Amino acid sequence: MVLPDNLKNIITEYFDPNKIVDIKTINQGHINSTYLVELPECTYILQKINDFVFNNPYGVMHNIETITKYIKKKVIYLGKDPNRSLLNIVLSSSDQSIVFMDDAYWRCFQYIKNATTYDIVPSKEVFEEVGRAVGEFQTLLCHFPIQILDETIKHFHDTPFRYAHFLETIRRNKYHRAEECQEEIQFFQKNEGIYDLISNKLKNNIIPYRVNHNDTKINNVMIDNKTQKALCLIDLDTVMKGTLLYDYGDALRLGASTAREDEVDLSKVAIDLELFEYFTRGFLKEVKSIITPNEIKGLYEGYLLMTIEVAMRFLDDFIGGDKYFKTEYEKHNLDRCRNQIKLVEEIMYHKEQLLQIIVNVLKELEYPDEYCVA
Ligand code: GN1
Ligand code: MG
Repeated sequence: MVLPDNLKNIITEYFDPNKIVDIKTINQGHINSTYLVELPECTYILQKINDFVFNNPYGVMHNIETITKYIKKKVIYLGKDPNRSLLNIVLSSSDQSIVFMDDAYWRCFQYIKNATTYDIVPSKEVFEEVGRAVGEFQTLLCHFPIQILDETIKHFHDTPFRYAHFLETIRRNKYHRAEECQEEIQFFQKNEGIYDLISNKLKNNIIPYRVNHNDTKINNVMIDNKTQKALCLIDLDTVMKGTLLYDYGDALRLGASTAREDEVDLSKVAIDLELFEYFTRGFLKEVKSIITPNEIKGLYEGYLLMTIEVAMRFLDDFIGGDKYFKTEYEKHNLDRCRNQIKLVEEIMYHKEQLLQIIVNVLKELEYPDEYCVA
């Protein structure tokens, strides 16, 4: 086949160009550029790392290499297929996990066949599986030496830091966009009292730092087409230290929502309480041996803060000129923000119900009594 111009050079770093059968662009994910490269026997994922977002691509790959090596040993020990139970890095012909070519950073992974990543939850059973996979990621890595991971995006889920950045973007208002989103800005100002709920607990050692995925949205979980079981988490760029409250909350954010992240008809944006329950069950089943009572008390806060934080990040990016998230039209980030604000309102409105569901699941899973207070 004729190779697209932008891939001509990088392809030869990995494969014999004459053997390539097909190349497709994958349009999932707001950050990197992803291509599916088909060879007669195997298929690969070739990715250009967004180095505006990840200004230390070597650190990103260092984290991915070390944690996948660690997970691989564990899944083999557990008798699972390492080709399907984790993301496997493909080294370049000169044995590198990252290649700098034509002014860009590239890396390659094995493609997991007969598996799907969903943008919208297809069934409650699958979402329970997603919860299980997010929890499993935590348990697999619970003894990993956290200090050897690079902090590849500083303050990634540090919500007070994100808020300070947001206020600065509004103050600059470089593109004169703040005028049209006064209502949204006020929403974030009105809620400023909650942003340090989790960061304070981390600071005061009330909850522990753990190895975190940090971007557990539903389309970052691979589901086996045949069994409908979750295989593994992908998109490991943001693996860094954090709290499991982030991974729990971020997965629920989109997964338990009744609408896509950029749905503009806000009457469609709500929480599916049943999906919330199924995910919580899958997650809590898996982390039962590691989660602490204080972490359980923070689960709701994880859901709330991950949602309000990303809402704020979308607006920050809109006002700051759409430099971070990929957008498809001019006000895409503003629409995403409005959608996520609606979700935050729903999360606040349903607080007691959500807490009750968590308690019910804890009891059903026979957690000790002192754990059953969310
Ligand atoms: C980005 O890369 P992707 O699309 O899985 C973002 C997440 C946001 C998410 C919002 C590195 O995730 O933090 O929650 O968009 N990733 C990064 O959909 O910023
Ligand atoms: Mg992704």
